[in-house]
Amino acid sequence: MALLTILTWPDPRLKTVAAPVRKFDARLATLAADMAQTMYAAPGIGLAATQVNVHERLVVIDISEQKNDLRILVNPEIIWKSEAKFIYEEGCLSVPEIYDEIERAEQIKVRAQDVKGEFYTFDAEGLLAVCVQHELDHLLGKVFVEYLSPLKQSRIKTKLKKKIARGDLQTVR
Ligand code: GNR
Ligand code: NI
Repeated sequence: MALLTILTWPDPRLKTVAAPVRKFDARLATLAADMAQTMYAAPGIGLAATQVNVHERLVVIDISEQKNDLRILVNPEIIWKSEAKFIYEEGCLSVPEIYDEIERAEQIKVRAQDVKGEFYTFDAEGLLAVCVQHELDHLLGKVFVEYLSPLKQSRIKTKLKKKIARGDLQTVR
């Protein structure tokens, strides 16, 4: 197992659109396990491959308190979204210590594959639905702060630059 390095916004590599996973091999299983370890260590409730500079449609999620409910989503697709919206104060491991309210669908249906390539579907609502939508945005090259106003985005960039200058943030190049 290995800890992976997480890219920090506005790193241009976070804008990459991920390609579908084609091979359900040992390399995929190892990458998923390393992403899970990285998510738990952070700690976070989700991690998209994009954030560790791997541009494939792979996400890990665990929103449980006890960190014992790992979900691995390969080639995930949202196949239905409710009209009803849900506002939640989001954070992101690629935008450390920044939190803001984002509106998303309250309920969704998701279709994905497991590491063996088997298809499965599940329903999500509330925090799980927020997390899935947040992670699928990463796979499309979108970070939650990009829903905020340009003024908020420039303030966030300034804050992150100051943290980096102070050596408060581990940075990636
Ligand atoms: O750890 C995380 N917490 C979180 C809180 C509210 C909404 C979304 C998230 S996902 C985030 C981990 C992360 O950055 N995933 O991409
Ligand atoms: Ni994120």
